[in-house]
Amino acid sequence: MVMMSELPLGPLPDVPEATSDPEALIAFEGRIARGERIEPGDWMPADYRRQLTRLIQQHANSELMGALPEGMWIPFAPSFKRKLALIAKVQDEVGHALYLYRAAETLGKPRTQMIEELLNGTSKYSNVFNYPAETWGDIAMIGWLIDGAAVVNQTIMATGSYGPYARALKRITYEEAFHLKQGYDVTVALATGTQLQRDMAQEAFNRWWWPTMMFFGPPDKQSVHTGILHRWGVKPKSNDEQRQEFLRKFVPKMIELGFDIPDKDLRKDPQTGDWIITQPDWDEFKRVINGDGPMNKERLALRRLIYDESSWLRTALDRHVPLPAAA
Ligand code: FAQ
Repeated sequence: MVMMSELPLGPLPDVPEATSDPEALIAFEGRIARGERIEPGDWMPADYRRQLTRLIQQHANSELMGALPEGMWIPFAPSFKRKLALIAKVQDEVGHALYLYRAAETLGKPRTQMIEELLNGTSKYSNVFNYPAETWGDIAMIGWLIDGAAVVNQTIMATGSYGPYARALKRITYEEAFHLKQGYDVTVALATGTQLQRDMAQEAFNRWWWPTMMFFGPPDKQSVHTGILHRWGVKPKSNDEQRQEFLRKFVPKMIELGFDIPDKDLRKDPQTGDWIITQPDWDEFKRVINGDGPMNKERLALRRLIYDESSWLRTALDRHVPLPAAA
């Protein structure tokens, strides 16, 4: 659990928005090269601020939207123990969104605006949360494959150059590592269970394999932002490097648990040890991240409903007047 006092609370920093200051840029890049952390009040290129705001905002949106597919399964969890674990996990994901929106706010963009952009569909969130969770097997796969992919990505991003994001990620990865254990435990129970359970797990695995391959973003040669994000130390490893790290960790476990991997041409390069994959359908990826996936409309409609139904709470908090201190 995160100590709220350690989060980047308080007024937004007053930061000079320098766009073309060659000397400041050289000094900034020198700091990045020395592995120093950039903090909210420090000088930073306008593009660094823009890129980080975009990336952290999308990440925060993903945590908030990511609570929905699993959240909908809470009433149907197959046992009390599973229900308790799922409730705790979903609550954690929403908490992660809070840490991340707060980290993004330190760059100057108000949280209300970020939420508005999520609700009106002008800000992206992870492709994976636009697919249906049809059975309990899908909950196993979200907890194992998606949390597994998130742990790989976030452990790498936690070594990045922007202090508030890196610190938020450090805390998030502790919790995600526990989510991964939960997802693996559910998966193992299904994969070693009855024929019906094994079939359910395999069918869900087939559904999640390709979205999971897309999770790390387009191949490096098509990635728009990796170059500048890498140069400024925000993204220490590229999309393909992150995907490879996931495959190296997870393919042996998939085989061990007896899953039939839907990529029939998946093979290991004997020289490098890299897994060579069939590329997923990147046209489908573009449709999904631009609002036209199987569940985009339902997910956003639910998020808007939740937002509207909780408006009374925001109003109450806005009107809250602290009691005077006791004499
Ligand atoms: N989904 O040039 P690149 C989680 C977009 S958290 C949607 O390669 P970049 C926890 C990209 O934004 C999951 N869009 O971009 C959990 C860009 O669009 P733009 C989220 C994607 O930024 C688990 C365009 O494509 N994690 O799962 C995706 O260098 C279980 C071009 O791409 C993060 O956000 C995608 N998968 O690299 C919760 C981690 N990939 O902005 C509940 C931080 C790419 O130009 C249950 N973010 N796009 O319109 C990152 O590491 C990076 O942003 C990448 C993309 C790797 C996602």
